Amino acid sequence: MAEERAALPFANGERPLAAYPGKRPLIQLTARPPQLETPFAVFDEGPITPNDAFFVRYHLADIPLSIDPDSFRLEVKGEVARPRSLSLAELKEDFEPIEIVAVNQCSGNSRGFFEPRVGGGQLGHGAMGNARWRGVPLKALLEKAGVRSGVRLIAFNGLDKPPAPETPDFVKALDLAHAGDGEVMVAYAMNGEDLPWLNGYPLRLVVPGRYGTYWVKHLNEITALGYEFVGHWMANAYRIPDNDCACSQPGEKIEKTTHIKRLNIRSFITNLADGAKAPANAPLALRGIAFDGGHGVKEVLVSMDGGASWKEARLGEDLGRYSFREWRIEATLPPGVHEVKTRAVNRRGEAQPLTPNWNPSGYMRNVVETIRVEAI
Ligand SMILES: Nc1nc2c(c(=O)[nH]1)N[C@H]1C(S)=C(S)[C@@H](COP(=O)(O)O)O[C@H]1N2
Ligand SMILES: [Mo]
Repeated sequence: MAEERAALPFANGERPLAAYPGKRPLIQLTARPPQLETPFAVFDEGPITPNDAFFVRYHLADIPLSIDPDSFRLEVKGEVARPRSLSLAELKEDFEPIEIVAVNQCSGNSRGFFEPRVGGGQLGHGAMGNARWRGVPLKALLEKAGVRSGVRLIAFNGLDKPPAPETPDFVKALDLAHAGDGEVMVAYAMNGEDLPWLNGYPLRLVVPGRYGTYWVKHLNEITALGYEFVGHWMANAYRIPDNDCACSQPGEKIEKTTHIKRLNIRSFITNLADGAKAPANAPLALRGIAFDGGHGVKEVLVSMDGGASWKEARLGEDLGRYSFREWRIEATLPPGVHEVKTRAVNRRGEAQPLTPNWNPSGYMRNVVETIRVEAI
């Protein structure tokens, strides 16, 4: 049987579709470790991304292949008065759970569209997803353990390991104030089920509003640190130019960088793809999604004429300020090819840029996207 394939709309965008345990066929970027992107049409199914279609990103080839839920322990250690070693049953029974709907998006989502092109995984728009996460607020775990004064950072490590000793382990850190804000969560469920294996079973960190790099999977160590943490994945990787647009010019030397943080604002049309055909002079329904890093989507503007004029779409149900927000609008197009654009604005007045920002790592793409629709 011929292998099923997908084509992302940029040069060398041909990928196999691969079905992993617990997943429907997804667009495979690499096999070892598995890196899978969600086919874009899934985002038209609704504002929640189904577990079996949720994208998968790993850095290290040695990912856990079996975990015993009875003997698994989450360690809370380092500069704490009462170090803990918690079973899954204790986490679920001894702590009041919280639920938050939040978007997990890889920093490099849409990297394949960067011009000039940049190194790194050549992703289409499918390295994002929106889910209802359930778990224990990290704040409660830190309070139980008693974080000592002088602690500035909380570090997070999971069960995946570097395949060779030269490769640094994947460890991420958050400022203590952020870690204990009551929203950062140690999640054990996603959309009402256990976390899928490839999305971090049995526990993962959920950092609402932040890029996926902080959402450590297979989380088994939480460490309070009394010193500045300089591991590879904080000090060298996932850094952006330290300016308002997180952008630079190709070839420019970047003087100062900072950690990548909050998701910037984005929007997409989900029911029509670039090159779609539609009946002319007849009502055409357009719909899609918008999201940002937690200020909340205020409006989505849609242009049917390449950006010359804009109309406000109707927003769908508000599932919370970290969630995808659905929108819809109707239009009637005369015969011909039309450039359709969507531009979201958040409650702070931040809008998607009309021309793309560039940076050498291919992070944080959020330009107003354009599709061409032919009315016939
Ligand atoms: N343990 C572990 N957690 C990890 C990573 C990893 O390599 N190892 N990658 C991070 C990155 S960069 C992203 S974008 C998200 C992706 O989450 P997902 O695979 O559930 O979609 O996981 C994060 N958590
Ligand atoms: Mo990522």
